[in-house]
Formats: sequence, C-alpha cells, structure tokens
Amino acid sequence: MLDLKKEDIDGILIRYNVSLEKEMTPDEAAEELYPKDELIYPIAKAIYEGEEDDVIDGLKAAIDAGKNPIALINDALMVGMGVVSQLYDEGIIFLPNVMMSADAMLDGIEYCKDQTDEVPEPKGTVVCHVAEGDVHDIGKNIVAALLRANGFDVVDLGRDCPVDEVIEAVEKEKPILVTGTALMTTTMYAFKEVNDKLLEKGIKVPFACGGGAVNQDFVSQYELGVYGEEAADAPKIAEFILASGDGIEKLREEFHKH
Ligand code: B12
Repeated sequence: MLDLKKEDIDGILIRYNVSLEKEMTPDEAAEELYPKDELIYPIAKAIYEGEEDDVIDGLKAAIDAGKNPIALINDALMVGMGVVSQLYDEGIIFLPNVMMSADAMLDGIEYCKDQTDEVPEPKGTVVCHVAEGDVHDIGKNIVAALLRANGFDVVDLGRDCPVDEVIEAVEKEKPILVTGTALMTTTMYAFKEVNDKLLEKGIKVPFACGGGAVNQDFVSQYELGVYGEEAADAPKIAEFILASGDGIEKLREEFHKH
C-alpha cells in the first residue's frame, strides 16, 4: 500500500485535471510577485497595500542601510507599482486598490525627493505635464523627480493639463525640453496639438513623450517628438541637449530604437 499524504494526493489530482488548483487570493498573487530583497520587499508590499506609513518606514530603513533615496524611486516604489499594475491588468484587483497604491506611491516619491540634500547647479529648465484629459501622473512625477535630482529646474504643470497651458508655459519659461506623459490612447493625441501649436509660433523645442499608451511610432509622427521609454531617459535626453544641441533628428538617432 502506497503511503501518500493528503498534499501529495491533491497535487496528483490537480496535475491530471481531476481537481482544480485552489484559486489564489489577491494577496497571495501579490506575494508571488514581490522582489525578494529584504529592504525592497516591505516597500513593494506597502505600495500594494496602499499603506503610506509603511512605505515611508520601509524607505527610511532602506536609506539608513545606505540606499540612495532617488534610486529607490525606481528600484523599490516602481517595483511595487509594477505589482499593482500587473494585478490590475489581470483583473485580480480593482480601481479602489489602485488608487490607494497610487497615493502611497506619490507620498513615497515626495519622501525620497525630500531625503536628498544634494543641491546641484541648475542646468536648464524643463516643462513637464500630463496630457489634457489624463489624470495618470505617477510616471510624470518620477520624470520630474529624476530631472530635479539631476540638476534641472522643473516647471511641473501637473496632470490633465490643457494644451494652451503648455504653450503658455513654454513661451514664458523658454525650456530646453518639454516632457509629456499619456497613459491613455484617447489622450495621447493632445501631444500632436501641442506640437502643432508650438510650430505655429515658430518654437522648435524638443518634446519628449512617454507613458503607457505612447510608443515610438506614434511620437515619431510629429516633428518635435522624441520618444522616451523609461523615466530615467528624461534626464539623459536633457543632458544630451546640453552637450549636443536640440536637433530633433540627432535626439531621435540617439534615443530611438532602430
Ligand atoms: C494607477 C492607474 C490609475 C490611477 C492613476 C493614479 C495616478 N495618480 O496616476 C487611477 C485609479 C486614478 C486611474 C484612473 C483611470 N484609469 Co488607470 N491605470 C492605472 C494603472 C494600473 C497603472 C498606471 C501607472 O501609474 N503605471 C506606472 C507609471 C510609473 O507608468 P507610466 O506613467 O507609464 O511611466 C513610466 C514610463 O512610461 C515612463 N514615462 C512616463 N512619462 C514619460 C515621459 C518621458 C519624457 C519619458 C522619457 C518617460 C516617461 O516612465 C515611467 C517608468 O520609468 C494602469 C495599468 C497599466 N498597466 O499601466 C491603468 C490604465 C492606464 N488606466 C486606464 C483607464 C482606462 C483608467 C480610467 C479611465 C478608469 C475608469 N474607468 O475610470 C481612469 C482614467 C481617468 C482619466 N481621465 O485619466 C487604462 C488606459 C487604457 C488605454 N490604453 O487607454 C489602463 C492601461 C488600465 C487598462 N489596462 O485598461 N488609473
């Protein structure tokens, strides 16, 4: 007689489709996706749980252990938000969870920004915004934080920013670069309007665009567009402009995939 435990029998029944695997709860699904690093894990988990205080505690601990606050935006906060995005896309969690996580993420970004006392020489102004009609501002906030951390003056026009406000700000601030973020296929067309209105006024400033909905093919359709996949590309694009000028073709050559 075979000596099988209950777990073995369950395993066999699942393997041969006699019985279905127990459905995972959202928390269990999240647990499988968290990074294993002992400093990053609690931050990612707190983002998923939407617990602002735990996010800050986790960040404090990581900074005390020697992690760079600005690097933690990408290496911990973004990782937590990645878990949330994946579970939301898979229909495992819903909008209210996402909103709580997004708020915790934004608090975390603010905290990280406050923890760095490096005050680099201002290198030039960048105007950042989220496309008209679009409230998704997490990516834009990361872009703005990384630009500031790299010594650029950021004029942050916020989310759901009317096209005309972008144009006014560009006329007033004379930035070396404008950034746009769009997470929805319906809102990204505002970038084309920004592009056309800038050109009507004879302003040829590079317009770096990114965000979930946007891709290189779309951004290449308008004259001033330069596509950026990662938030970390924004300071690289700005540095490139300082070093090599603001020619859109040169920027596309450097930053677009060929
Ligand atoms: C969080 C979230 C929300 C939050 C937003 C909170 C906030 N303050 O931002 C809340 C709950 C409010 C929300 C609301 C809605 N959402 Co929503 N949301 C998301 C979710 C889950 C994650 C988005 C996110 O923050 N990602 C993380 C950030 C960091 O990514 P990111 O902005 O793309 O930025 C990265 C890069 O793109 C890059 N980047 C960004 N900008 C730039 C700029 C430059 C210059 C550069 C170089 C790089 C760069 O840097 C970042 C990484 O390094 C996505 C799902 C998904 N998988 O994306 C849906 C998603 C974007 N939402 C969606 C929808 C439909 C909505 C709602 C309409 C839902 C509703 N029925 O009400 C509303 C929108 C209302 C409106 N008018 O905008 C859809 C959009 C579908 C589409 N393609 O059009 C998505 C894709 C979900 C889905 N699969 O259907 N949402």
